Amino acid sequence: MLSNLTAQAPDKILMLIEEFKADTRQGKIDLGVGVYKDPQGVTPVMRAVKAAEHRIWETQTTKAYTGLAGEAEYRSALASMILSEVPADRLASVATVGGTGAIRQALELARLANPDVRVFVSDPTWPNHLSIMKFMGLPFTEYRYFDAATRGVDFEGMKADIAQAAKGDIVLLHGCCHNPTGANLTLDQWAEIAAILETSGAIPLVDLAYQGFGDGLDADAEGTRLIAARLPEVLIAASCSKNFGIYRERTGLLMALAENTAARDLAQGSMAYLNRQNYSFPPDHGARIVSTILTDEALRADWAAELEEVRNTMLGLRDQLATDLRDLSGSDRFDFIAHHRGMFSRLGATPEQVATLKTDAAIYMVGDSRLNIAGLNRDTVPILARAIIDAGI
Ligand code: PLP
Ligand code: TYF
Repeated sequence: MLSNLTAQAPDKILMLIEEFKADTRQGKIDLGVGVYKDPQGVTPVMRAVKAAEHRIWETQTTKAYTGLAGEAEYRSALASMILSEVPADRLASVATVGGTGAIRQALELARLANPDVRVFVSDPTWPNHLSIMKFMGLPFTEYRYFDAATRGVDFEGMKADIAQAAKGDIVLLHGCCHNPTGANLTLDQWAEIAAILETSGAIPLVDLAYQGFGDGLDADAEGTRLIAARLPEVLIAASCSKNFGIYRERTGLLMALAENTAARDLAQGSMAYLNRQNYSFPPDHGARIVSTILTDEALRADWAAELEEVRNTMLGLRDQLATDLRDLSGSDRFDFIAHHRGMFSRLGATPEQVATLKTDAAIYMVGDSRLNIAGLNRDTVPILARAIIDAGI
């Protein structure tokens, strides 16, 4: 039986990790996988996370199963962080296996509710969105998003394409810090997208994986909050991997805002059912870390402060890189790097130029020219800037 399997194409981002490890050159620079690294190149355990784990270790008296939906305290604390004002009578939620699990369960839920569902995704988007939909056999189409000329959002194209989504279709939106481009919607543009969805009855699925990495915890959730306040039905797939730095704990949340309480109850039951079909109980340790931090004033303040340090470090690197490239190129054509938000920017280089950076300068970025800003530090920014110019980008 097993010999009937076909070879699966590996994940290109994850492959880059191995390629980087195997490179023996001194001074190689990893701008590949989306993991935050401090200026020393370390992905730290955040202070509040350590403290919360210590507290959990001291006080936890059982590791018996939680509920199928995960712990209510975690779900309500995270829902408040994301939505600020939570319409509790309309909100269903389940803890999931990371943000990826939330996306997968959201798509499963959409298909349970509408077997003919189509999904509209940004061009480009996180490769796993496409891979999961292909695996599930869900039909999807791409909407225009990235303007290769300005490296900003092709908003007219986006609106025209999203308007094609019909009632009961899903429109997948990145809540903030778009992966892989770094180009984001303004709040006014979110309002225009909400109006289009209001007219068509298509349902947004907001993928929120980087809250706190762009303009701040509240600012990064504003688009999601606007959509949630305006539309009768909204799905939100949230990840705590990045903003709590707990990547391997697999901590996510699927939220569904329903039209009324009866529909909320149906959604809640179906979401718990989907958890049971896929893995029974969701992981608890990461969720417990998050709820411990969010419900304790001192831990929460310390976590938010450290997250701000992370965010400001990335913003500083963006500014430094844009400035260096302005000086070296004698033009403002790289200023978009300072305007982008989150971990990533798409440079707009060709695959050949990306390969040249790897071969000539030992600088690794994803083939579509996505670079992870957090892979840089004050010393490596000038090296990257020089290499970009030398590669003719
Ligand atoms: N969505 C996007 C756009 C991402 O970049 C990630 C990244 O890891 C995720 C979702 C899910 O993250 P995780 O499953 O690690 O929580
Ligand atoms: O886009 C990224 O780099 C992150 C991490 O299969 C990631 O979202 C990359 C690939 C993958 C899972 C996570």
